Formats: sequence, structure tokens, C-alpha cells
Amino acid sequence: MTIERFRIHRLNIPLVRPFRTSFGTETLRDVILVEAVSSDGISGWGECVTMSWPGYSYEYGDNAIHVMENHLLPALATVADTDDPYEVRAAMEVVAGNPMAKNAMSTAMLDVWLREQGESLAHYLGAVKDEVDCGVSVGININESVDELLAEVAGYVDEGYRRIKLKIQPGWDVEPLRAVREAWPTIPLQTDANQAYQRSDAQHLASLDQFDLLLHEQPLEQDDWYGHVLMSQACQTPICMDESIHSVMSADSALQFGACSIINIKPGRVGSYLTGKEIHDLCLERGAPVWAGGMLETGVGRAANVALAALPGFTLPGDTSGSSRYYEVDVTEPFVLQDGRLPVPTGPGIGVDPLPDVLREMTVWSTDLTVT
Ligand code: OSB
Ligand code: MG
Repeated sequence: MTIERFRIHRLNIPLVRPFRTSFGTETLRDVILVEAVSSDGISGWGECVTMSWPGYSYEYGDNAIHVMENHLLPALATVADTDDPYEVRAAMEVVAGNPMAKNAMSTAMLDVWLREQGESLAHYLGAVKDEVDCGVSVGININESVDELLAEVAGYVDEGYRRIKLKIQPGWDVEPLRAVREAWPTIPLQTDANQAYQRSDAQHLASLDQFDLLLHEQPLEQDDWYGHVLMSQACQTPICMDESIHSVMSADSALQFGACSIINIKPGRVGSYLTGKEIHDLCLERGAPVWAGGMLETGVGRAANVALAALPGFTLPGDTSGSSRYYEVDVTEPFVLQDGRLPVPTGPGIGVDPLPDVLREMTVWSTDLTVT
């Protein structure tokens, strides 16, 4: 395999409804797709899951493109003809941080490599399932109306979602959780605070135990390891980390310290699907459940996330929702829920391709990067 060039495609795709979290509101997804093209003319694809502003993490679209063009491209030129995806990952270590940019470029290369061999990403990673259980992440209601929230959740329950995750923040927690729990007494339910609480909120979060929750995702700041230990001790509901986990080492530390007992795995946050798999392997060995996070991906990122979610340790439903949860028109053939599950793609590589017409219509900017 020799990678000759990359093409970065930037698309603007409206979300079907605004997505409000404790760090901001998104109405238009600033999508970045990376295409790697081999000397045989095979294209592979990776999605850069940055948002347009640094809210969830310091990475954001403009910065990621800058890092890809100026720093990752020369690093990857040194491994353009390797047959070892782990060498690709190692070559990117000259760049500190920036996992979303790294994941986008290296996944595009991995996709080319797998397509050339005719192997699916799911098979390569060690998938054991041919479909995965799907959950849905429900934003803070834009009008802070519990009735509107219930109507939104009712739609997802009717579509068959197997787990509901409510975005929470101080002032939007007890009421929405109580309402959803009363309306659906047995549905698996969890929260995601995106770092919005303080250590001093431990008793308040413990009071949410009454709603019989699967987990609380990232209640405190990402660096507050000790605070998460205290939170884990205060709550019956298990604590799960998202933003804090960047590597196998941080996953190991989190479990060893008792900062959390469950981990959300997002390849964009940890820099590659290979690292995502390694965190999965560690957690499986430790008996800690993992689940596949999401970043409002198009079908390109979704396909790869669903492949990862088919590994044996992914025992909780992921934020792997159907395309219609996010977009009227997806970039690929839409992912459609069947009985609350999505099928794991079986074709070579990620198993899906952007639809040329949709790509053309939605692209607002693109650039070619030649590997020299
Ligand atoms: O914290 O998990 C998160 C979306 C964007 C940024 C961060 C998060 C999320 C989600 C949505 O919760 C998950 C999805 O459905 O893709
Ligand atoms: Mg999260």
C-alpha cells in the first residue's frame, strides 16, 4: 500500500434538532472527512469528530485541519508505504495531543489498507457480533421544557432505542430524570454531565440514585481524578469517564484509582481505533464494562464505531444511533435501526462510502494534500 494523497472534505450538515449540552449548543454539524488515496486509486475514509468550536475539547475544526496539513502530513509521509497500522500510529507520536486529527488521518489509511486486503474493520478489530445494541443521547431541552423532552424521548422509545442518555447540568437534572423514569419505569437510563458539576455536588448526584440509573458520565472536570473517586464513593450509580480518558494509561489509572468503573470509548478522543481496541482489551481483562461513545458522526464515523462496538467487552448500548437521529440526509446510505440495533458493516474496510452526490452538495471547502 502506498498513500499518494489525502483530500480533506469539509461539509456543513444541519442537525434535525439543536443539540444542547452543558458546554454549548450545536445546530449545524461542521463535518470533516479525510479521504486517503493509494497509488492503486483506492480511497479510504476517516471522520474527524471535532466540533466547530473548542467546547468538548481543545480540538476544533480549523485547528484540526491546520494540524493535519502542517504536522500530521509530514509525519505520515514517513509511513506512506507501510503495511503495519501500528507503525502509522507510532509515526504520529511526534505530534502531541490532537487525537481527533490523528484518528481521522490514520483511520483513512487503515481503511485503504483493509480494502486492499478485502478485510472488514470489524473483523480486523476482533468483532464477535453482527449487530449492536443502540442507545440515544438526548440533549438538554432547548427551552428547558420537561414536556418537550418527554415528547422527544417518546419518539426514540417508539423507534426502539434500548437505552436513553440524558444530558444534564446543575438545574436540569432531578426534574427531567424523574419525568423520564416515571414515564418509562424500566428503560435503561443514564446521564452525561460533560464536566458540569463540582466535588461539592456529590450528595446532590447521590440523590439521583433513586432513579435507578445505569451510570453517570463525566460529572466533573476531566483533570479531577480525586473528585471522581469521591463521586464514585458517594453514589450507588456507577461513574463512567468520557473526557478524562485519552489513552490506555489514563484508562488504567482511572480503574486502579477507583475514579470510575465504566469507560466510554471514543476513537476520536483516544487517537485511533487501535487504541480504542486496546482500552477495550484492558477493561475486558479487568471486568469493567465499556460502551461506544459518539460525536454526532455521519455514516463514515458511525460505520467504524459500530464495528468497534461489536467487540466482546462492549456490553452496554452505545451512542450509536441511527442516521435519522442526527440528519435528514446522511453522507452514506443511512444507518437504520432494526429492533433497537444496527447491523455491523461487513464490506472491506469501514464498509461504507460517501454518496458522491451528497458529498458534492454538502461540501463547503476541500483541499488536496500530496504526500511527498
Ligand atoms: O459527551 O458524549 C458526549 C456529542 C458531542 C460531543 C460530546 C458528546 C456527544 C454526545 C452525542 O453525547 C453522542 C452521539 O449520539 O453521537
Ligand atoms: Mg460524554
